Amino acid sequence: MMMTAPAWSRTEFEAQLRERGKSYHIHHPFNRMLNGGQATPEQIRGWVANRFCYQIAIPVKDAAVLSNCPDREVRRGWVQRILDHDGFELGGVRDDGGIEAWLRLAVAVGLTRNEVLDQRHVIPALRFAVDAYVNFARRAPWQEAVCSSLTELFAPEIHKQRLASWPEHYPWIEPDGLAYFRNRVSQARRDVEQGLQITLDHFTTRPQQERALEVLQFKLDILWAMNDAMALRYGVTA
Ligand code: AHQ
Repeated sequence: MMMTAPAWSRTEFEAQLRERGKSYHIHHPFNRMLNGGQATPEQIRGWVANRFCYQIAIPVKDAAVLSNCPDREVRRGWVQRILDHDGFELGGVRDDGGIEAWLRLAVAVGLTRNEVLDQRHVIPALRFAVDAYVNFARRAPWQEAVCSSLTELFAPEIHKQRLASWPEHYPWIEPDGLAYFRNRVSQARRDVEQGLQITLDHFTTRPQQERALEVLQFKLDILWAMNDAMALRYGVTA
């Protein structure tokens, strides 16, 4: 009989998840070029126009998670993610949302709203990576879709990196355009609080914990593949 290894403790399981940060796209040559100040305006515009395809997929992905999740308590927390991106008007409070902020980033880097909205610049391979994420969330058990969002464990760092380096390296970009990154630092932290607890609570046997790492690696590979596509299309100076 095949003996399975003992389950990791919650602390060790979380450490295993965080250890996967070594393959986060903050380390991709295209991102290093972007945040290191070596990107041309064309490479920055290409990145903003292509990442829009990912940004508008996020609320669709999150709605897929909600539609698969029977737990009202979880949904109450998760629904905030859709509001963060699509914006809302509730009881007199209005927020234009992250997708609108991304369009403002687009204008700040010299793109028109229309050429971003019509996705004329989106690279096929990048679209396929984004579609793989949405389709995964539709098909996988909702807890696996929650786990796949844990690339955000590493997101505050990449947003802070942009906020620190872009104004210095790219003074031609209107600073207001960076509002999206400012908002995401706290939103990502809040997302991770919920996503990590659900993941640590749900994946409790060692095979389940190994599966969680596989799911996280799948999503890390999606982000990496998106950068590969942009590096091929726009060039990358490492
Ligand atoms: O702007 C990002 C965002 O809204 C999300 C949602 C989350 C998810 O549900 O998978 N992941 C994510 C990410 C965003 N920005 C990326 C970046 O590099 O700007 C990072 C990305 C992530 O880490 O998954």
